[in-house]
Amino acid sequence: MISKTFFCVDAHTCGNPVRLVAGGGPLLQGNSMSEKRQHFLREFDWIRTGLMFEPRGHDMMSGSILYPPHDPANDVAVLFIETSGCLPMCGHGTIGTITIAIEEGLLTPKIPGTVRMEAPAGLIIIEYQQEGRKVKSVKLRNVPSYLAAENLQMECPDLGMLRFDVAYGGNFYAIIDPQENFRGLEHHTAAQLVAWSQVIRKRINDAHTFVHPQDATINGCSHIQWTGAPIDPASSGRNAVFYGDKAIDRSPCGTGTSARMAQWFAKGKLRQGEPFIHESFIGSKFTGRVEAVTELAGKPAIVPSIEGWARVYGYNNIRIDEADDPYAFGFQV
Ligand code: PYC
Repeated sequence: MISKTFFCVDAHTCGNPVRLVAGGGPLLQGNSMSEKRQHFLREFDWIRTGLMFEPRGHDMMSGSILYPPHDPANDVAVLFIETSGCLPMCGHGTIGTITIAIEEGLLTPKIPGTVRMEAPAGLIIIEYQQEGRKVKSVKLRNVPSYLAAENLQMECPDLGMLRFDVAYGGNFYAIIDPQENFRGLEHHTAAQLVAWSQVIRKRINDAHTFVHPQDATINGCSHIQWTGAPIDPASSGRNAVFYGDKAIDRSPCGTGTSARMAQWFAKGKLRQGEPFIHESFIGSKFTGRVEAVTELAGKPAIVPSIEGWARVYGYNNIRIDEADDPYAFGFQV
């Protein structure tokens, strides 16, 4: 019978939750975070469901667990946990995790202001700005991101046939831009976007295969990114990113923004170094940039950066006690 208490620090990144498990995380086997992610999914997934699903979490909940780095040149390694599973990479999760870890003294980087973080998807180089105890902003240099497919089509309930591109930014995103049958996310409710996303994500994955060229454990189109007109005319764009089963990201989504910048760059709509100000469904903002142009397994790719902020708001001792609670491991409705 499992009975365990986890010490968590709760924060949000531009409105989207980050629950960092600071005490109670399991020891994992593997020589990289990608291998450790597989071990966690095989043996410890109850920790994720218990901490992310209702009644201890909710549809949007996401979090992370810190590990020592595998390469001594790096500062930390991170496992991302959320309602849909363990993401290879999470941008809002990184901004929240680094803010918590620095403010709470869970991490002392070798070079103050810089963190070299191992994620399952690869090495992330982070710069953060601090004022006193507070971390004011976090900028992460993400994994190489690329446009994987263009101009695919899928039938969507209510809307009809939709065109979309698929891009990788640490996860694979179907990006649905305004078009004849979809006027933009601002014309729809979150509930409508969620209902359509559930259907079309399944249809897309039934019809197509997306696999990372260097790590086959990263596969499948996990997120749907609806785009539309920004609220602030000075912003470059706005998105609503669907993840898990019922979530619309409250932040502009770091890996989603990376994927969208890869799409824009490939189509000549964004230049290297130019700021890409991305608004979320609730209007919060990340600033992205194409830092470098590179290639991934012979395909053109970009190295994107994402900058945003997070706020720590609580400390949470969370008990998962199988003997005492029929919902110890969470539930989804
Ligand atoms: O910020 O990369 C992100 C993210 C992925 C899912 C939710 N947020």
